[in-house]
Amino acid sequence: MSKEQPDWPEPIVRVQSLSESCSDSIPERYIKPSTDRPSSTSSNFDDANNIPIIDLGGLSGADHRVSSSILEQISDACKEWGFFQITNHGVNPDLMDRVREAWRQFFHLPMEVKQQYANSPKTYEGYGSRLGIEKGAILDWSDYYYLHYLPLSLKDCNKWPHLPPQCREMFDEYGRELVKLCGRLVKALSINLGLDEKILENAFGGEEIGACLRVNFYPKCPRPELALGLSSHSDPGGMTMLLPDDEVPGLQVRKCDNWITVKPARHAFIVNIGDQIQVLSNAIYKSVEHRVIVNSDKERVSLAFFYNPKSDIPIKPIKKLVTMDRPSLYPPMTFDEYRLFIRTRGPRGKSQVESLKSSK
Ligand SMILES: O=C(O)CCC(=O)C(=O)O
Repeated sequence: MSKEQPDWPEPIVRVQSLSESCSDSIPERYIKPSTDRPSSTSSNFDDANNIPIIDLGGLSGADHRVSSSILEQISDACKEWGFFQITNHGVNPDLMDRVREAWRQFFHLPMEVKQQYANSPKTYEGYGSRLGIEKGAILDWSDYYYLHYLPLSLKDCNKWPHLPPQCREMFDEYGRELVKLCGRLVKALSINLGLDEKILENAFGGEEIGACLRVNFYPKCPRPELALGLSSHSDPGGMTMLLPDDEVPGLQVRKCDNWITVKPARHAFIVNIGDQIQVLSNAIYKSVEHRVIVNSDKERVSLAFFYNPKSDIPIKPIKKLVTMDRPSLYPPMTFDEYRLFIRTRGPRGKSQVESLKSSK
């Protein structure tokens, strides 16, 4: 973030407060252009055409046939969808429920408590209500909380909420579990790419990978047909592990020209490939655009856990995946440089990773 632009360009308005005060209209700033609004191109809960659900139960087991079949399902899902759900992933379902509930309680604390953690665009850590710093931008219908787990030099529990009681310990345990799970999955991705199982993790920085959490809070919206909870974007980082709301759907994944509404499986995580894995895999795996719709009668909470490369190492296609037939598609770039785009301009579909290709 440049030193000249250390703060938000306009006073921050909490979407939750707007939701409480608007009964049948929303401010113009939240009305999307007609081409971006949720529309008839959305498909609702088409079970036959939805992101795959993969049972990870035997992934690390002794039965080779079972683990090979799981790896194959992951490989197909990465190529066809860039998104999949995982069950039997090893994270305690009770912890998942408790963590999501604690975050819901946080967003229902009095505003003056939450404001103690108000964030700035310098690091984005804390309680926020917009992504990007463009003055006059059309905004998304959501508030969020952003915090760091790794590297340890960035982890500062004082920047985490202190309420509800004992939440910091719980959020910490959740982070440890998710780092472990992401480690297992990037190994699977490495193997599926024909690489040694450690290659992707090492390319991410080995022991020094980054991990952070954004908790999204989507308040009720009186005009859901005009707004989005989160605009279309691909995730700038490596891989995302989303814990969705257990009751309220909202995530939509782009499939060709359609938006597919994901139907979350109970106690599953929704996994998606981010831009850095697209780059490292030389576009064998692609990050996929997604967005969030809102609704008028239910709020929604989701926890997006981002597994990212160490922020200051150049990320470029892995050597073994660059061949005469498939030359390197991307120039090296650090994740620090890369994420400035979304931090400055906000979510913009897949324009960043695409522009990287053409900038070669
Ligand atoms: O809320 C969701 O379902 C998705 C959130 C998301 O895409 C994100 O936080 O990047």
